[in-house]
Amino acid sequence: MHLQQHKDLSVTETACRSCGSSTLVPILNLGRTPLADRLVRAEKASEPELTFPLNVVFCPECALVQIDETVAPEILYTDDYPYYSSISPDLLARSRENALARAAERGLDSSSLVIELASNDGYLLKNYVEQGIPVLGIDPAQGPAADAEKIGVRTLCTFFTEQLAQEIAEQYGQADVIHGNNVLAHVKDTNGFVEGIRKALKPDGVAVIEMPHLLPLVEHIEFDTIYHEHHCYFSLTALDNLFRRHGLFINRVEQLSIHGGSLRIFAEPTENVGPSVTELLALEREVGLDSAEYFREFAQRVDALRDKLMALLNGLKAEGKSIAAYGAAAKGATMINYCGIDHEMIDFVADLNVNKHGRLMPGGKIPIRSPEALLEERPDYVLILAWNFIDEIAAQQAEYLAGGGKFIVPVPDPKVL
Ligand code: JHZ
Repeated sequence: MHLQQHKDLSVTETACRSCGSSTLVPILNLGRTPLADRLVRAEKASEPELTFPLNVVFCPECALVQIDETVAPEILYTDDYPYYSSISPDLLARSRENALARAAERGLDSSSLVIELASNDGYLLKNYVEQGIPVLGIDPAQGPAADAEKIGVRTLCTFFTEQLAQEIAEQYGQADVIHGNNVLAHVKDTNGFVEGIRKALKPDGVAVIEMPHLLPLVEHIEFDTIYHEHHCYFSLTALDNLFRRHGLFINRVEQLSIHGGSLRIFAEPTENVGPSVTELLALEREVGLDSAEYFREFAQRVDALRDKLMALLNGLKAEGKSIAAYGAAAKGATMINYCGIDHEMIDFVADLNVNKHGRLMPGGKIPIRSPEALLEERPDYVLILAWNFIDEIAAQQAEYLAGGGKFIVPVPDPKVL
C-alpha cells in the first residue's frame, strides 16, 4: 500500500503519560494505520495517506493503558475535522439530562459559570444557556465552534491547556462546574490538562468528566475504539491516581452505557469519596485491571474477532451477497483497517453526518453516503461500524430491515442479527 514515513509529525513516547514511569508493557499492536477521522477527499483517493503506529502499552506503576505514539494535534484536528456531537438524538437527550441534573444539584444561576472542554457544537452547554446560566465553551475545531456561537454558546476556539486555564480564571473567573466529555484521552499533555481543570475550578466546584471505560473495552473487545486521537484508555484506578496527583478527588462515579461503556467521574478539590468510587475501585482490583497479566490474552481475542468477522464477510461475498456498512465513525476506520476491509468488500458506508458525505473512509477508501442509499441500493447486509448506536440505527432503518435487509454487528462477537 501507500505507506509514508512522516516521523516529524509524531513522537514515540518512552514514559507513561500520567506518572512518567519508563516501564511500559506492550499489550496490543494494531500496526500502522491512517488517522481515523481524516476522511479522504474523492479527488485525493489515489494519493498516499499519512499512517502512524498504533501500539497499546500498560503502565504497571499507575495502571494507565495508553498508546505510545503522539500525533501532532494540528494533524489530528484539522479544519475539516468531521465529528459533530449533535448528530445523535440519544447523545443530545443524555447531555440535556446531565446539564439539568448539575444545574439543580449545584443550584446554578445567572451568577454561576459552567465551562465545557471540547464543547464541540454547543450540544451540552446550550441547555445551560437556556436557563440563563453563563457558559464558556472551549474547542479547537472551527466548524463545530462556529455552530456553537450561532446558537448562543460563547466559545473560545482553541486548545485547553494549563496556561489557558490560568487566563480563563483571571478573565472569566473560576467555574462552578467544568464538563469534559470524551476529551481527556485526546489531550497530549494529560497532567497539564488535569492541572488546568484544577486551576479553572472554584474550591467548591466540581469537574464532571466522561470517558470510555477500559473494563468494557477489554471485556467486549471494543478494540476499534483505539485510534490515534485516543492517547489513553482509562480505568477508574488510573484516573484516581492521575487526579489525586493534581489535588482533585474523584468522589463519585457513574457508569454509563454510551460509547460501549463509559465513566462519568465527579472530581472535587476536597476529598469525600463515596461508595460508587470505592466499589468500582475494588471491582477493578478484583478483576486485575491494575496488572499487566489482565491483558495477556487481549491481543489474541482481538485477532480472533477479526478472523471471525472476515470469515463471515468473505463467506457472504463468496455467495454473491452485497454488503454496505453503517457509521463512518472513527472506530469504523480502526475496524476496517485492522481487518483489511476495503471498497472491494463494502460498497459504501452510510452516515447521517452530511460533512462526511462524498468523502472516503481512511485506508479502506470506501465512499460515504447518506443513509437513504440503503433504501436505494438495498444491499443484502449492512456491517454496523457504529455498533454503539445499534438501537437508534435499527429504529431509523426499520424499512430496510422490514424489506429483508440484515445487520452484521462486529463487537463483541461478530454475528448477523
Ligand atoms: P460515534 C466519537 O468517535 C468521536 P466515533 C470521538 N473520536 C470520540 O472520542 C468518541 O466518539 C468517544 C453516525 N450516526 O459517535 C454519526 C449515523 O449516521 O459512535 C457518526 O459518524 N446515524 C471524538 O466517531 C457515527 O455514526 C445515527 O443514527 O467512533 C457514530 O460515531 C447515529 C446515532 C450516528 O463515534
